[in-house]
Amino acid sequence: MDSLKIAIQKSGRLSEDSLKLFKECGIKFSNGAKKLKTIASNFPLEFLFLRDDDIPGYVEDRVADVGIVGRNVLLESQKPVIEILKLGFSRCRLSLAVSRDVDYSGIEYFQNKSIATSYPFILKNHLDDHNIKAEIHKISGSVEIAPGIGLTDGICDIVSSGSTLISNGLKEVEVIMKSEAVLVGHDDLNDHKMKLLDRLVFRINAVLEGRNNKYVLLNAPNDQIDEIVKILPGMRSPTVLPLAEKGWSSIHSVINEDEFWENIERIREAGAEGILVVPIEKMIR
Ligand code: PRT
Ligand code: ZN
Repeated sequence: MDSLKIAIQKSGRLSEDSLKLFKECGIKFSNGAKKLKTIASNFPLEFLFLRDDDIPGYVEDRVADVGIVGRNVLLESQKPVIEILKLGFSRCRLSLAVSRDVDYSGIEYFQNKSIATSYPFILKNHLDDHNIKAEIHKISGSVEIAPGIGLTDGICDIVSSGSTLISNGLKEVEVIMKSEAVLVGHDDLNDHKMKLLDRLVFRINAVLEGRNNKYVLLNAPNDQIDEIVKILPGMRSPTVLPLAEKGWSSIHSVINEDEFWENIERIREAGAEGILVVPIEKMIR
């Protein structure tokens, strides 16, 4: 039977995290540096290693069934390829930036100005939405130097820490979109491939949920159990076990990363002590 073909970035910001994700999904494969493709030994999955910009097109042409790219690249490609799953890594934003000396008061600043970018399609849409007419210069690399060399008034580029902007004397003034790595593909794969994709997505979700949650164990006086259970509802409900010391219990539950510290503070106030927090490798609800 055919394997599912997945296109991933050959070398760049998405590569390492993409490979790590498949390893954590228990999928074994060898990836020599110069390889164009490789087949997993324990899952019907074939990897194609490509430049990220080419991935939406290869998926459109069915050379690959699915792929991993930044949402920015997917949208800019304008290919009829859908976003299947957010993967939570390579988070960044596509933003407008201008020289730090500019007294910026709003997007109207860009009326009749010039902007350098590698994302002319996404930028044009955004400017149209705000009725701004600007001259868009498409350049493929080192966009951040454009204002400094007098090419354009501003830039529209990917920002992560913001340090590239700062070191080029620029400041971020508008966020056009937020991006992260996404699994892309078709919604009309044949039954066999759709089943393989479902199995893959199931595994990826288990890994991502594990990353987004922590296992928590704590001790609490019995009269505080109800209060603590309200704060830590867990998967179905927390485990409560008696301690050797009378009147005390151990509570085990799962906490979401996003609300972690807030909930830890609340359970301490509710009388919890001896709190242990443990990473979760996989989580299946
Ligand atoms: O060779 P190939 O075409 O495959 O790779 P590429 O060079 O086109 O892409 P690559 O590997 O640089 O980025 C792949 C994807 O990673 C992008 O499409 C984004 O979705 C995502 N990503 C996450 C980033 C960044 N963070 C990022 N910081 N892509 C680019 N940058 C660049 C940005 O262009 C700017 O020059 O980093 C600089 C800004 O970083 P900070 O941290 O200084 O703000
Ligand atoms: Zn690229």
